[in-house]
Amino acid sequence: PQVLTCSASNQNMDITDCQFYKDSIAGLTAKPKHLDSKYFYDAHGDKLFQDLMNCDEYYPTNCEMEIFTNQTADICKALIGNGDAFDLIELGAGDATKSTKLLKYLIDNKADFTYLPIDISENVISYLNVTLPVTLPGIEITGLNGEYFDMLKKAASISDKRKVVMFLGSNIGNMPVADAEGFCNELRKHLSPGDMLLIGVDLKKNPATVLAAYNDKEGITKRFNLNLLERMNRELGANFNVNQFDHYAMYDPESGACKSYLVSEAAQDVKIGEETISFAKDEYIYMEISQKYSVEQTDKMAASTAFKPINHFFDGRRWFVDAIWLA
Ligand code: AVI
Repeated sequence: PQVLTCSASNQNMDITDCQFYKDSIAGLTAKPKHLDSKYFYDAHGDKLFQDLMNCDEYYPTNCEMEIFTNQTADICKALIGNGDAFDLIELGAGDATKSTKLLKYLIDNKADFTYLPIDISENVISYLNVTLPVTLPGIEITGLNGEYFDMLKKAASISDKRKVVMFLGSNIGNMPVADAEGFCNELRKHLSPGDMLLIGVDLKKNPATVLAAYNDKEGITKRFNLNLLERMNRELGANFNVNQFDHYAMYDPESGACKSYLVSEAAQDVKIGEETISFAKDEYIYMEISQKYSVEQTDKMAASTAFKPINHFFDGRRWFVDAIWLA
């Protein structure tokens, strides 16, 4: 048989040993078919997400940016607490554009902290390790490349300072509610009393506003979703014809679930490695959830996962909240 390699791993391993391949086959042979949105973010996906953040309809980034710009001092003072040294840990730091607002204030005000960005992408971590000391002279930074909880353990093993964890951008929304609760529970277990979580959550609002953000006119969200199929073509040697898939987004204002699907426009077979995946006409692949919450729901989630919500910072339209939860 043809030996395909998994370029995602850069290790020339057999494709069947590759996690991206295993997860993709498991998802596409399940009923209903689904894929994991964590695989959206290869270099092309990162670029498309940047474009999305700059598009008119996608509001969450601007909301959080507004909060961090207008309420920098209040947020930072709450995080600094009594002034003792602390570790500022960011889960999924990306290019750290938003956190840079806070980091700059903390440095300018001589806060005693080390910034520990955690990201699954090695590129992101080496980029931050090199660029942040230039843009933010005086910053103490220790980038950690790996899975969130593994890296939190590592962070605890190298320092026993108070921890302030940031989980921004409504990344929590990309988990179904039960998983989000499980995640917060697990996170709490990695923290000690007095530690904090600064969590950014997209709030329930006019359903048309939410839906437009995930169904933009320019079609960037569509390309963002299709990129995952293209990534499978590039890295797993799949033969998706992306022109035969359309993007469908829906928002249920009752549950707050905004979901994205790719719909097969024809009956078709797609090869991925040795596997053939058959699609019926109009069959869908469930791609992503972007869950929206009410403030009360976030407070309840904090309480049920052994945190205490102590601050809420809103944008002017109250579309988004950055909350501080005390462990
Ligand atoms: C990264 N995450 C919070 C984004 C969101 O809003 O769910 C990803 C995204 N998907 C489509 N547009 C943006």
